[in-house]
Amino acid sequence: MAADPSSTSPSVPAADGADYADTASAAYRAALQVIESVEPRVAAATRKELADQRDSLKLIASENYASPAVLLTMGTWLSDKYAEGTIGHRFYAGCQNVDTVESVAAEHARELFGAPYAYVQPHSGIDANLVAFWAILATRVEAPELANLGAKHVNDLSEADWETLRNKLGNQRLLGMSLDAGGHLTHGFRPNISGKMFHQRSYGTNPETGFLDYDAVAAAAREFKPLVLVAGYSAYPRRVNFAKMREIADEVGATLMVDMAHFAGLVAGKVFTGDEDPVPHAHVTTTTTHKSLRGPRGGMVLATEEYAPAVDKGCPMVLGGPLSHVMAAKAVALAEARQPAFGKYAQQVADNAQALADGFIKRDAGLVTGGTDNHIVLLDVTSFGLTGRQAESALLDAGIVTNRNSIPADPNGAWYTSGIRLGTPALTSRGFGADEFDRVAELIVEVLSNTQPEGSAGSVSKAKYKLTDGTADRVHAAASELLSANPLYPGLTL
Ligand code: DSN
Repeated sequence: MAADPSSTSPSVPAADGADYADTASAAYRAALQVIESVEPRVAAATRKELADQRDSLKLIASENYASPAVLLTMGTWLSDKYAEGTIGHRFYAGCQNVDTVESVAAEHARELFGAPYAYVQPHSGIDANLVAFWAILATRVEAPELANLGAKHVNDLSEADWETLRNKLGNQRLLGMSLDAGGHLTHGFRPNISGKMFHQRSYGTNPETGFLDYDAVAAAAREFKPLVLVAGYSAYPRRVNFAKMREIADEVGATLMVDMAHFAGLVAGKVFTGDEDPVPHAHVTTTTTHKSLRGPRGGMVLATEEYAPAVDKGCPMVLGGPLSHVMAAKAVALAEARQPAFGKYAQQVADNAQALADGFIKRDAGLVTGGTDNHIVLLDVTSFGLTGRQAESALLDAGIVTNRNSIPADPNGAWYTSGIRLGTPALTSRGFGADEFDRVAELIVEVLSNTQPEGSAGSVSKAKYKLTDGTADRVHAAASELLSANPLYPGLTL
């Protein structure tokens, strides 16, 4: 059954739908006219992006559709202000209005997540994690070592003392979830600076069930003794028990950092509560604001009182000047997420993931862990004889936007992969319900069953593929029907 769009769509609030859509339409028409007068190609690409997003089944688990209120907030002169520093303590004059928007965003974040402290300046999830890593090093390593060396500040150190401190700072251990089990690059992997600044070790999932194995995490923590235990994921289709992760961290004296970028919307919407809510259990929690939380692109760090002073030094320690227009949009998005309708949206996201998984299971498609209980479904496309890359491309031909993803012990490696990661936040924002997601599963199975790898025995391509004639057009037409019944930004005309 389709979700009630008035309770889930970010586009037009139920109370004043038509007026709101008319006002937003007028604002965008005017903005595009102004852009067009300077660089028509940008105006054209912006118009085309809306058309493309309206006409595709967006299943990228990390994407969503922000409300016009959030989007419009980003297009203002708040962008023009430099405001390095923190609220009330800036390196530039004239930051009173930036102070206001940053304070409002931080207040909403603290209230929404029940966090003692919120830092809303990070420009992205990677930046938020970098702020968190630095805050943990500063709190756990730098501050005690400065005291050992009889100094209050690094500026008080001799060159020899500084060398001692640098060796201690740069010689720390981090334990995070492995990439092929669903961890993220920023959790200590080489393509990200976290893999260069920490000695990293990974925990994986149980090879039989695909579920996180807490005993194995505890054993790895006891042996490796990390300074930082990272929990959180970008491609794991199950919930995590953060109370257990905190017990493991406490036992080995590690700081628990949770990266909730993917599921922050489910935490905000109170779908994840108790042991599944990371905020009361983690010392430091990081997130992005644009995924299931449905805000502007950006990041955020939540922290206990102990870590707050070091987190607060994020800019200029590791961040450039805050994007004031984006902090303003974070404030608007967080205000939206505090409305009861957001809770209904978040629950629908989880229910829809369940419907999508059930749709695959009844059509005999393989799923990592055999299902989902969050917003992600990880489809194992080896059951179709395909690589993730072939499946991703064939689905795109049919208007279905997904991304290929490794599965545990992936036989095709991290480039070609054997999985397709699917997420429900975006289409739920359009009003899709369980019936629509069952139909989405049917369409995906139809495409993949009609896709063959190119080549012959002994030299089968991992990239090239062939779709049975007519499949892409037939599925795209069916997808368009679903999409027109659940329009993106209904009433918004350019
Ligand atoms: N790019 C995000 C994702 O797709 O999960 C995380 O970096």
